[in-house]
Amino acid sequence: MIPIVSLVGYTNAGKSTILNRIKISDAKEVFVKDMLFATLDPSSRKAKLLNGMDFIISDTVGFVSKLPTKLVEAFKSTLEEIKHSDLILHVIDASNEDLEIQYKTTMDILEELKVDRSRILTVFNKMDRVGGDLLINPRHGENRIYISATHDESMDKLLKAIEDNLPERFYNAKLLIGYADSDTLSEILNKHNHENLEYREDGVSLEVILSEAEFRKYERFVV
Ligand SMILES: Nc1nc2c(ncn2[C@@H]2O[C@H](COP(=O)(O)OP(=O)(O)O)[C@@H](O)[C@H]2O)c(=O)[nH]1
Ligand SMILES: [Mg+2]
Repeated sequence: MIPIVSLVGYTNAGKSTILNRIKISDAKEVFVKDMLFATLDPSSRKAKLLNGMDFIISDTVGFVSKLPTKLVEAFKSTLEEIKHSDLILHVIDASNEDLEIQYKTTMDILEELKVDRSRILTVFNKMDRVGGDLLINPRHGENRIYISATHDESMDKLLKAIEDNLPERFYNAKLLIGYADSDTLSEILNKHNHENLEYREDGVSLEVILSEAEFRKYERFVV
């Protein structure tokens, strides 16, 4: 499954700017079949990480400053989809004077939605408008980066951070390795527990659990 990254945060934080500046993957590709949830809308697109992996980046409705508590409640339901995200980019306008309250409000909502903090990457945006580093105390387990979405070099920094913060995925793969590729076979047998190993006419078939990187490495053997 292709990882899903969601943007959340107040209106004007820079979410759309980020979405629009991330290079999209081959536009011809159909990606609806990859989606976990049906609420796919034009604010989602498929993009590539620096390591070549595809992911889906999805914008959400922005919070409005000084949203009354009652509205915050109603708003939460629109955020349900982020529960399906592998990573949440919590975008903050670092130059906003209400920065701390906005940070806290969003984090509280994510907490109420039971989003694991390890799945949140706080993105302090508009750093070009701020002098020096920001001193908001991080909450335990939360990662953060500082960028200016309007600057090109920030996009690579953001992509790298997404790559580093996406949870490791594992695949239960069934492989068929031809007898000519016996080196690959012994490499896999040495490193992995396997199941259902079978010597067939066309090669050895077996089932192993592979990381994303290994899956890509052995992709041509996957059946
Ligand atoms: N100076 C500066 N402006 C930015 C940056 N990122 C976004 N903006 C501007 O902030 C405004 C709001 O951005 P937008 O992406 O629409 O925010 P959204 O409401 O979260 O989608 C726009 O005018 C952007 O051009 C940044 O890094 N630096
Ligand atoms: Mg927007």
